[in-house]
Amino acid sequence: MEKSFKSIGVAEQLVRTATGIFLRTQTEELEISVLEDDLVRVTMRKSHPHAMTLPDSEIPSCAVVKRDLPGVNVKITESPLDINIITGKIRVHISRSPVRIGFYQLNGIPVCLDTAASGMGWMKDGPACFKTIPAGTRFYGFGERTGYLDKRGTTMTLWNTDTILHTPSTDSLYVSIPFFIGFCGNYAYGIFLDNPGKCVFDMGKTSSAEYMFQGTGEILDYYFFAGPEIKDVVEQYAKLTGTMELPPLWALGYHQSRYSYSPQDDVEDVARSFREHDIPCDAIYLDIHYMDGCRVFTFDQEAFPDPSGLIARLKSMGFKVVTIIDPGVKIDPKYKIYKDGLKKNCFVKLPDGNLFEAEVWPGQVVFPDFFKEKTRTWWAENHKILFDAGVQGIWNDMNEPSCFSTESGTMDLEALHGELGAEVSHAKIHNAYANYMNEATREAFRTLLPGTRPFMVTRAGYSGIQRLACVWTGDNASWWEHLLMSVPMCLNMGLSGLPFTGADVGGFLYDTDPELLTRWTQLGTFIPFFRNHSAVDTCRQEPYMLDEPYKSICRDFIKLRYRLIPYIYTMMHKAATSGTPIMRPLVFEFPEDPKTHGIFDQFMLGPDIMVAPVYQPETQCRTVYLPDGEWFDLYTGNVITGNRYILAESPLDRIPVFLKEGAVIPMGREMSFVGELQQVLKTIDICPSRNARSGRFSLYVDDGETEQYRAGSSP
Ligand code: MIG
Repeated sequence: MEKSFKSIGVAEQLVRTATGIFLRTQTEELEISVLEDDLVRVTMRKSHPHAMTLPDSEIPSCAVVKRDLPGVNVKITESPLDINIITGKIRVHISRSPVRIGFYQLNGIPVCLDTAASGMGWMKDGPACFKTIPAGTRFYGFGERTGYLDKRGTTMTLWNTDTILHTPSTDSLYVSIPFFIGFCGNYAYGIFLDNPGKCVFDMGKTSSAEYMFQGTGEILDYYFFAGPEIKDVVEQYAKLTGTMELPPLWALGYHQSRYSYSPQDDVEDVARSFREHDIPCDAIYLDIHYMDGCRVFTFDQEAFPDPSGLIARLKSMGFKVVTIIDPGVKIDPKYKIYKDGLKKNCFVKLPDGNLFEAEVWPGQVVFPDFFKEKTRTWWAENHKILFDAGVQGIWNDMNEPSCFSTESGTMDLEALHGELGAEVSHAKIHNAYANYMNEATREAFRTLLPGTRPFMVTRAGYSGIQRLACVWTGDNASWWEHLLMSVPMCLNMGLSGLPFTGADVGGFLYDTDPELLTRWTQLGTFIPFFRNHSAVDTCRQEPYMLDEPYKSICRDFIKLRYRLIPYIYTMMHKAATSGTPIMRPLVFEFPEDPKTHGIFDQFMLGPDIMVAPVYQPETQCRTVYLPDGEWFDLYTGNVITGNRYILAESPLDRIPVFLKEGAVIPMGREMSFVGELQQVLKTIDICPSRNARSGRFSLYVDDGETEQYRAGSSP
């Protein structure tokens, strides 16, 4: 494969550790530790003559939350040729010469094996590992990526990037999740390469019989998840890297954004129009024009002379305001935030001691070094001006971080991050910049608005970002192709530990059109994060701007969304407790049916609702695959027997939606915003099962806004 690759050497020394083994070759050290019966960590690095256990990686992982493990009982056997580590669920086999790792089921079935020729070792740019691909394997996950569901046969670079206009062959986007699920039809396993620098995956492109993953730096640090179901892998990953926290319930409503609503009368106008046209809406977003010359933590005095008054009036109509925040701080000797940050030494420096500067929206800026605790605290305190004005959500943009003036589009790779004396280069932790920025925002909510649930949206992130914020998929375009692409993108994000996601409904760049906006609103109804957003200079795309019949159709679907909130919120609670995605590919629910394995243009919302969006203009019907069982048409109640493709009617006023037999769907009330009316379950849709499969649904309810749910109290 890759000529410059150098394999790990031969095992020379072996030590048993509390959780596994430590092995030394002439040039490397390798540690294999069993964290759970189904979770194994593999760490390789260049030798340090005296260390007997490997220290944690140079930079503490911002992805992994599971550090104190109770310890698992493992059985270890050794022979001159090999070592076996046996857990309650799997066997890890390590051959000594050459050193190769294989993960097996206890019945002997191989699950994930190093290639005989290469295994682990070193590429020019960093540590790497080669593993075999059994025939028929598919690869899901990898977070926010273009393309379809299965990533087999592709190469991917994971490097957070502010892509100007993505297309199906665009490589890096804003979020990097170096995690995937391998699924061969019978069982699934997962691999997470914990490396916030650049990661490269070649999933059988160079050679169809093997895949390769490579990180940056001097340490290979990966986790193996034993499955055996896709569901299990996702939950095992969530156990390691954490789950989302419940957002305020209003986060599940419909959100309206625009780059930008300004001046403030425009914002009020939008809010009033929603109410006048009887279209529900919970949140309005303020994009960069609310600020004074894009200076973070300011309001433009002319366009927004009275933010508190504005936000109070919006609040009385049931709207919450979310403001954008960019990390770059304008270099302006008269600007308080800049002066403060300088004085407190909060900005990123270059190795020569100068500040790293670049151009972004405000002009020349410097960047907070969120890897320092004091920077995060300082950044958090600065939110006071927004929270005092009544802002309830923070939208972190440009945090790849994006720079307009550098060749790389981001920070200097040599720029330094972290506490004094322990700095690391930007190259090694680039993808984690957004995580630490969001940590700072989280701290802002915790300290300035204690007791309330944070609402945060982020554009960039690395594994673990799900604990902090909802992710939207960045700058899509008002293209049918992007409506479709948003489905596998969000599905793979869901499989990668990010359940709370969504794409800009209607499309961000370019002009939308009434039909596209209508079809996208229909899809958004069933997507966890339901926000319409559009770029400056494009046509306005608030649903009330539409002519009939488009406007009424959008209204009906947004109302349907509100009726589904009790169901979706229950799914969100499940995601918050076990990491289960809210929006799921068919293969997640029906792995035993091979026909589902590649389907990316329909999905399940929770276990019971099958959604088949329309993604082409002038479509009167579309094919839908219904797995085995009986399916209930959402609109007519007609029962259709599955295990076949059907041609489903999809006139403009509906997209195919089917409820699974045995489903019990709680339907809430229509309302203009969450909390307008007390929630009662108006109807419960029950889909009887002729096969006597029993139906059951446990509804999760809490107060929807405070942190009391953590104590387990419900109203
Ligand atoms: O370079 O703040 O993805 O949602 O409207 C553009 C303006 C900067 C990019 C975000 C988009 C937002 C826009 N921002």
